Amino acid sequence: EEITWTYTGLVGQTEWSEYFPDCAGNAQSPVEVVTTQTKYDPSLLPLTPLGYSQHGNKPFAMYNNGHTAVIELPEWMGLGGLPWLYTAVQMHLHWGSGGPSHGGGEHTVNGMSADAELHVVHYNSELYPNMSKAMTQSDGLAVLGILIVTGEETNLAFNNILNYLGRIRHADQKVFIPAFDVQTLLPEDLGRYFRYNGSLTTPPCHQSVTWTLFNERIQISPAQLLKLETILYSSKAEDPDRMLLQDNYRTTQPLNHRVVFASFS
Ligand code: 1SD
Ligand code: ZN
Repeated sequence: EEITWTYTGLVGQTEWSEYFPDCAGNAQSPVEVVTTQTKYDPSLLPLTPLGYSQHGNKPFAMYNNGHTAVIELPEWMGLGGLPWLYTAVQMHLHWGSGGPSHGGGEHTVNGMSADAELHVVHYNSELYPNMSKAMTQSDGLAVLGILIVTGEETNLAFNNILNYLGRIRHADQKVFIPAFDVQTLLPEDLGRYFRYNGSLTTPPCHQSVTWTLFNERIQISPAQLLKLETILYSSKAEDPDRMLLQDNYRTTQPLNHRVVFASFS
């Protein structure tokens, strides 16, 4: 049986490394991006989501793993524009508890926190047979990070997820949701992004992730943020002292020797 880690409390983020040694590594995620300290790399071409819009008619499985809501993605979805082909595995979210402008995103830019953050996780399917083999290799994973902020308008693409969270309120619950065009969740500008080498932001914190953080943020409405922040529980239904699943973001980690590259100047 695995150690049950949390964001705060007994096995909170400052204790993760006692049980998951990689969490004390020197190339951890998330990081703060200081734009004046990024290095322009003209070889960073626009990312190409492959098959993101071809969802077919097969529903997506979505489940509450006690840490976030995970949406499994079909294996024909992938990522081009990197040295290898990466196959999509799942996407999930990180969020806060205080409403707009109170944090919830993982990566920060010039000291500013987003309200939430979407991660689309892919593994290097040219070199490794599956996600679990890839996640321990330095070139194993590619994760897209999309910062989410609050704006006036309702984000209709986001409702493809939000509308079904009520069916997985408790840990281990699972629901099938209608397939949808995942590209509609991404920002329009896929050409401007930050790139660095980092880690999973959750235990076991393996340093296996080529991170892409888009410069453009996506927007959701205050009502959508409120729903995201107050609908899921980190515990099972039968748990007498159920805890809302909130503030499931890791604080930024030291950059140490690393450079954050920018695809734009
Ligand atoms: O938090 C996720 C975790 O749920 C899992 O999906 C892992 C990949 O196996 O990735 C991390 S994260 O770094 O994408 N936040
Ligand atoms: Zn994540």
